[in-house]
Amino acid sequence: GHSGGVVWLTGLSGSGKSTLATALELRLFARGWQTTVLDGDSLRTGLGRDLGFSTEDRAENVRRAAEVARLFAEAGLIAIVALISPERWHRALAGDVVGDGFREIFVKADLAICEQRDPKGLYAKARRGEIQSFTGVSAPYEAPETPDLAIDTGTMPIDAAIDLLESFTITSFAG
Ligand code: GGZ
Repeated sequence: GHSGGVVWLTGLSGSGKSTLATALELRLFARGWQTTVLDGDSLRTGLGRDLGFSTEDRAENVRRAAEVARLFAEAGLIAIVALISPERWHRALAGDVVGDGFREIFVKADLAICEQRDPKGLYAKARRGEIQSFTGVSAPYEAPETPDLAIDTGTMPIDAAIDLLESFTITSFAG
C-alpha cells in the first residue's frame, strides 16, 4: 500500500523530466500503485492554454498543476508532475498548495547538455530569437538549493536515474 503524494520534477527543458515521469509511472504501476502524470507540455494545451511564459504566467501554470496534483494526492494517488517551474518562488508556491506529501526533485543537467539534446529544436529557435523568454537562454532557471532529491541526468545512466527515483518514491510514500 501507499499514501497519496506529489513527486514534483523541476529542471530545464530537455533535462529528462518527462522521460523520468513516464518511467516512474511504469515502475509504480508494476508495483500496483495508483499514479498519474501531469506534464507541462500537455497541460499547456488545455488547463493552461491561456498562459504564456512570463514569470507570472509560469506561476499560474504551476499553481494550477499543483491544485490538480493535490486533488489526486487526496484521492490517494501519486501525482508525478513534470514542469520546468524555473524560479524558487514557483516551487515554494507548489509546495504551499500541496502541503504534506510534496517532494521536490531536481532533474539536473547542464544547459550545454540540454541544448545539445534539443529534441524539439527549441533551444536553436530561442538562440535565433524566434522564441522569447526561453528558460536557460533568455529567462532564468534557479536551481533548487535543498531539493528532496537531485538526479544528475547528464552523468547518470538513465536506468540508474529511474532506479533512484523509484526507490526515493517508495521510501517516501510506502505505508
Ligand atoms: C520554456 C518553453 C517555452 C519557453 C515553449 N520557455 O521541453 P518542452 O518544450 O517539451 O516542454 C517545455 C514546455 C514548458 O512548459 P512548462 O509548463 O513546463 O513551463 S513552466 O513550468 O515554466 O510553466 C518547452 C515548451 O513548453 N516551451 N516555450 N519560453 N519552455
